[in-house]
Amino acid sequence: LTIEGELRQGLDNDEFEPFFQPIVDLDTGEIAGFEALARWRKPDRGLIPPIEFIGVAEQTGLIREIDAVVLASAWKSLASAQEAVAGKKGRSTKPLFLSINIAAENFVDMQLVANVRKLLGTAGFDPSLLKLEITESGLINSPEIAYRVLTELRSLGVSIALDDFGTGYSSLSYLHRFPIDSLKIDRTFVNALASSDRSRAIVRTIVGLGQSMSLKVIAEGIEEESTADMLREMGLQYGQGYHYSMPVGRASMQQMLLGGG
Ligand code: G
Ligand code: G
Ligand code: MN
Ligand code: NA
Repeated sequence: LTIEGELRQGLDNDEFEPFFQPIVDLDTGEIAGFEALARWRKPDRGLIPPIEFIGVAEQTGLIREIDAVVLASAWKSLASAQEAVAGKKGRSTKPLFLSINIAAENFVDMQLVANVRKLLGTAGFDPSLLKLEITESGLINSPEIAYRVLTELRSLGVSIALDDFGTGYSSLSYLHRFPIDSLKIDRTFVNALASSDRSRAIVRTIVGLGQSMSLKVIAEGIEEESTADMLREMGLQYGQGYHYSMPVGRASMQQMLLGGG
C-alpha cells in the first residue's frame, strides 16, 4: 500500500484522534482551553505524530477529511470530559475553549463551513468556544475564497487564530485583510525570551498589536516558569507549552480537569 492508501485506510478504520494540550490563563494559572493535535493510531505501528503524516495528507488532499474527523472527535471529547468532571464535582465548571489546526487545503471551498455548521448543530456547545488555527499559507493561494470561508465561520460565531504568528512573510497584511480574533506567537520567539533582547521586543510588539486591535494573544512553546513570568509581566493572557503539559490523550485530559479547580 502507498502512504496515500494507508491514510485512506486509516480514515476508513477511524484511526485518527486528537491529543489535547492545555492552554493556560497566565494570571490565574487555570486551564482556559485545549489545543487539539492529531495523532494516527495505526494498528501495526502505534501512535504516529503529525510530522509523519500531515505533509502527505496535505499533498493528497486527505487532510480535509482528517481535519474534519479530528475536529468532530475533539469537540465531542472535550464536551463529554467537561460533563463528566462537572458530574464528579457536583457543579458546573467554566466552559473551556477548543483550539484546533485547520490546514490550508480547507480554504478552497465551503466544505469546512458546512462541517462546522453541522457540528454546532449536533453538539450543545457554544460556538465562541471553538477557535480555528490557521496559518498564512492557508490564505495565500485563493484569498477571495479564504475570505469568504473565514467570514462565514465568523458569522457562525467561531473564532479564528493566526498560528505561528511572526514567522510568515506578511503577517500584518493578513491581519489587515482577514477577520482574525487571536494571535499565537510562534514558539521560536517565546523560547528565546530570556536570552534575546530582540525576542523580547518582538513579543512586546505583538502584545501591543493585540491590545490595540482587540485580539487575544497566546504564547506557544512555554517550557519554563521564568518564561511564563516574563510573559505575564508583558501582559500576555494565555500560554501553552511543555512547562504546563505535553499533548495528552482524552483520558488524561479529563483527569487533568478533574485535578484542577
Ligand atoms: O503535535 P505536534 O507538535 O507534533 O504537531 C506538529 C504540527 O502538526 C503542528 O505544527 C500542527 O500545526 C500540525 N497539526 C497537528 N494536528 C493537526 C491537525 O489536526 N490538522 C492539521 N492540519 N495540522 C495539524
Ligand atoms: O504549529 P503548531 O503551533 O500547531 O505546533 C504545535 C506543536 O508544538 C505541537 O507539535 C506540539 O507538540 C508542539 N509543542 C507544544 N508545546 C511545546 C513546547 O513547549 N516546546 C516545543 N518545542 N514544542 C511544543
Ligand atoms: Mn497550533
Ligand atoms: Na499549527
